[in-house]
Amino acid sequence: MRAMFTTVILGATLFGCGAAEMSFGADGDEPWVDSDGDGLSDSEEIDLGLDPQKADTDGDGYTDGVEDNSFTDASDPNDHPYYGGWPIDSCRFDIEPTGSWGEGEVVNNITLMDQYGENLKIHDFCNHVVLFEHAGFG
Ligand SMILES: [Ca+2]
Ligand SMILES: [Ca+2]
Ligand SMILES: [Ca+2]
Repeated sequence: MRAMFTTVILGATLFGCGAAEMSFGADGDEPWVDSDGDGLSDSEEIDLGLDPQKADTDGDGYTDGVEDNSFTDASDPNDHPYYGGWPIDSCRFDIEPTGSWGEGEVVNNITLMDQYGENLKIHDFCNHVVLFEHAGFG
């Protein structure tokens, strides 16, 4: 009976040490707070120059969290995910066009209209295969 009592005391002591470490934060991180519920923490929004009290800082209809995941600028209402759902890649800003259409060349950031009537910028689709289809009427 005496051995069992000792075991219970040790267990309680170990649990107490663990709880104290968690409440003080082992690495000094601040608690994660998302005041506007857009998926980005208040501190992330401040770092990005966004309003942590406004889910859609630029008012383009897409929340700051959606824009961050879509590699669009959450502070620019003219830059937002495409209505057609076309994927935009983060490498869109790293492209250096060569100005030519030849094989192995990188074209300028041309704009084309999709079937939804939205203008798409070709550099937004870096790392993706793009199939052009066009028709002419004479
Ligand atoms: Ca937020
Ligand atoms: Ca937005
Ligand atoms: Ca935007």
